[in-house]
Amino acid sequence: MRNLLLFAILIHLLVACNNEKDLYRSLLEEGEQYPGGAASTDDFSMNAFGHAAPNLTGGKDMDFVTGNAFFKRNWVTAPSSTEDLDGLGPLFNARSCSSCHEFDGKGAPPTIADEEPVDLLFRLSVPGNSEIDWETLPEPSYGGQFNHLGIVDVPSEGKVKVTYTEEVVTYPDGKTASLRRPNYQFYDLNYGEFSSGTMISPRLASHLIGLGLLEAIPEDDLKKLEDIDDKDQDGISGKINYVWDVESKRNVVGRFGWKANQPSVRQQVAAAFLGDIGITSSIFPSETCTAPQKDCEDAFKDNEPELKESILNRVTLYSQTLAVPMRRSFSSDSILEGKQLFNQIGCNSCHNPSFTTGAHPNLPEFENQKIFPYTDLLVHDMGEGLADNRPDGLANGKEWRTAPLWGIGLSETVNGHTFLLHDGRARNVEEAILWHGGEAEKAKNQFSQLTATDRKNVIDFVNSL
Ligand code: HEC
Ligand code: HEC
Ligand SMILES: [Ca+2]
Ligand SMILES: [Ca+2]
Ligand SMILES: [Ca+2]
Repeated sequence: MRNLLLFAILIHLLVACNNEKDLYRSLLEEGEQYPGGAASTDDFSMNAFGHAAPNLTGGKDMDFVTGNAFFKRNWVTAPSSTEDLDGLGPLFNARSCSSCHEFDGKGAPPTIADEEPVDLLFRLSVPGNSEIDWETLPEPSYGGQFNHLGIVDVPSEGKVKVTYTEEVVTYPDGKTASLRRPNYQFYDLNYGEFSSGTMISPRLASHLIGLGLLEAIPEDDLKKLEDIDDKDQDGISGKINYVWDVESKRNVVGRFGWKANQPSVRQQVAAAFLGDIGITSSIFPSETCTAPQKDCEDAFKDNEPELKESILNRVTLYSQTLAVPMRRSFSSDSILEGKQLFNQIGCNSCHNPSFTTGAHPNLPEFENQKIFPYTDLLVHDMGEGLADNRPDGLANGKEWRTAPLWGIGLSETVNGHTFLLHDGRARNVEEAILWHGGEAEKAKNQFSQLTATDRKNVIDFVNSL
């Protein structure tokens, strides 16, 4: 009798267990191990973010290689013997793209006291004088970006020191985590004090995988995800940040940058050449010198624009076609459990798991791909804690673009760190989640209420992306 009872319990347990397993299996989605569709790579080494999409056609793989070379090269002061590679500054933040996007991965904020931030840059603006409340202007003496370097005879704009205040967060189960809130101190300012009301937006260099695929997400799919007035009352109201496309001279969907403030990889790349390295291009033909920056204005001017169109095209192609690493783990029980919880607590309301790509202007091989970027490309109010209080296009001072989560589990391997969020304040996935507020407050709270094991499953799932 007792044996029979034991047997019955055993059977019951086995069935329950199997049901759970079935539940997990049903969470598997076709193709999810290839987040970039045919543009995925199976290299999980330090170079995981640095591969060309394997499906490039028509000589684009060769252009990728040249683009890569220009991405890594240091630009030099003009005039020089290497005319294609001069025009650095007069004011700038770095000499090459790869000094911030090392191995095409995320940058890091300073990690030792008194280190100057390089991969973390600062956008500046002052309130505009127009009726439109979100319109801003560049800071009159420093322009739209703080440049901590200058060429010989051109004083840099100054220095910035980053410090952190630790704040302890206690979970309902009594476990704790410590979050660090950043403080920025600008000093040795060479062009006077910032004008009153200056708004400062810290931005960490992003990882650059799969960007051409994000360009190919149909605008209509993004419109469907928008819910500006939160009509379905789930507390989430993402919106498209419409931004100015310089070449087509119209407002289009913003997709790139932490506030979705750039419409295309091409314009983002040209903006980086100008703002970060000081290289003018057909899209942004004027240097960024402001009225008080006389030495900047008087510095040697080469033929403008400085950037050859062919180089802009190749660096753009390179930035569009970096492959997305495959999932390292996607079907184990604990990862699937984490995935189930991720959806259950509403992380997927913003980190939209998948899309099927549509038309792309120059990359037909990126069309019609099922991709898993875990973003909706919309901007969301993330609360006071993350606010920079500096509007950017239609994104207000509390709104940020849902960060794509693909690849983030490989940051440690590629870049040797796990800093996250727009300013790198989070030291790992757990801290990044705990900073979520505003529209994501509810999801964050639900995460906090999970058991420690379930929280770990969610984190492990995110790191498996
Ligand atoms: C000084 C550091 C720095 C340098 C140098 C730099 N970047 Fe960036 N990059 C950033 C930051 C910071 C962001 C995020 C910008 C934002 O939010 O507006 C970014 C964003 C990008 C993005 C958009 C990524 C996304 O997911 O939205 C691309 C593409 C890019 N950079 C390419 C380049 C290229 C190409 C170069 C060289 C011409 C370059 N960057 C040079 C710091 C840098
Ligand atoms: C309301 C929309 C929203 C919800 C809900 C949401 N997120 Fe986010 N998430 C964002 C935005 C926006 C950012 C970028 C914020 C920033 O950098 O300041 C972000 C950033 C992140 C990052 C850091 C990514 C990076 O590259 O820096 C992680 C990790 C993350 N979210 C995980 C989660 C998890 C897990 C959940 C569920 C508990 C969740 N998110 C729920 C919008 C959301
Ligand atoms: Ca220049
Ligand atoms: Ca400047
Ligand atoms: Ca809603």
